[in-house]
Amino acid sequence: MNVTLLAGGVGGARLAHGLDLALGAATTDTPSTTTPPAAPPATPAHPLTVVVNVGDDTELHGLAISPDIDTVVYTLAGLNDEERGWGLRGESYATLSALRDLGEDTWFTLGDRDLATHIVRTQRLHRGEPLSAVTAHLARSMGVGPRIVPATDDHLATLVDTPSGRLGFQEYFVGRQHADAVLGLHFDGAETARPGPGVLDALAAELVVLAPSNPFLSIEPLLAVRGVREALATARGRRVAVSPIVGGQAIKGPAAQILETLGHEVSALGVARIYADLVDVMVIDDRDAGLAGPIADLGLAVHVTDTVMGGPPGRERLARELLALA
Ligand code: GDP
Ligand code: FO1
Ligand code: CA
Repeated sequence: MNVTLLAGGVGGARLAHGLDLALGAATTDTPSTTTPPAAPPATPAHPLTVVVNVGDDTELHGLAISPDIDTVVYTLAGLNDEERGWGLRGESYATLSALRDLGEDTWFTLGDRDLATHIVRTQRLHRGEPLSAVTAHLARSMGVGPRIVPATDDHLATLVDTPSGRLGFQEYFVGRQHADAVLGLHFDGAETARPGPGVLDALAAELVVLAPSNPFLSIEPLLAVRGVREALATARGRRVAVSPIVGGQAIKGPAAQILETLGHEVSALGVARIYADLVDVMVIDDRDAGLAGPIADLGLAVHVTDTVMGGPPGRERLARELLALA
């Protein structure tokens, strides 16, 4: 069964990891001892495709940085810093401190090994390689099995309207610690950004999962790419969304605050209303079981379970439950 995950960074990466574990175990068929070994199959495409948000992408120190893509790739490669959720484990910061000594702004923490990723991505983009090809190279280089596809190879940048004016994404999220009230979002380039290679095909999978990602900062900029929302709304497969809001709060980040300032109910029901015409099933946490009725009234099937993943076992468990919903 082919599975597609729509993901942002940390929340998306955790579920991508769980799906990779759940599907990986399923595809290692034990070869039968009686029949002669068949010719090795052409490397079959991995059953999991992760479509990743690119609205956070930015350029710093002259380097092209794709935070959500890197968070997903590093997590699937087992190289990520689990405490912070982004960047690489066991990093050093010699280059960053040298940059600081040269008077550069270093508010965005870039480790030495992380910089290698950005250098390779920047040089390949400069050579005219599309982001999708660069991402496939980086993922392959780090031994990642699932297909990692950017939402688009074209320009798409999330801009955040706040009381202090329109901010670039990383200025809002990292520079100002997402402390500003979000009054609106603008996805610059959305009118012309085309779905990346493989994105529309991926939306035709038997199971399409909206990760427990930030609905506004990760899923919306994905859906804003021309044709993506329509493709999801008319997809033939089973479409499942996992609420990033548990017990009225986000596990991390500004999702709850943004629901509030944009006038939504700050709950799994508020999220379900946003996704109601795009998915068939809403997966909510045990703590929100009381919302199952109102969510069902939206015409959605509801699956109530422990949606707080934690480490690999929790991620694989949730993933296996989602596979069983297909
Ligand atoms: P970002 O791009 O790094 O902000 O990551 P995402 O947008 O992919 O995910 C951020 C969202 O993931 C936050 O709103 C969190 O509440 C949610 N999240 C993170 N871990 C979990 C988890 O284990 N379970 C659930 N249900 N949500 C989670
Ligand atoms: N997030 C931070 O809060 N502070 C940082 O200094 C930071 C550096 C960073 C470097 C590489 C990378 O791939 C991600 C990084 N992030 C950092 C995370 C990232 O900016 C955000 O988690 C996402 O863009 C939010 O959706
Ligand atoms: Ca992100």
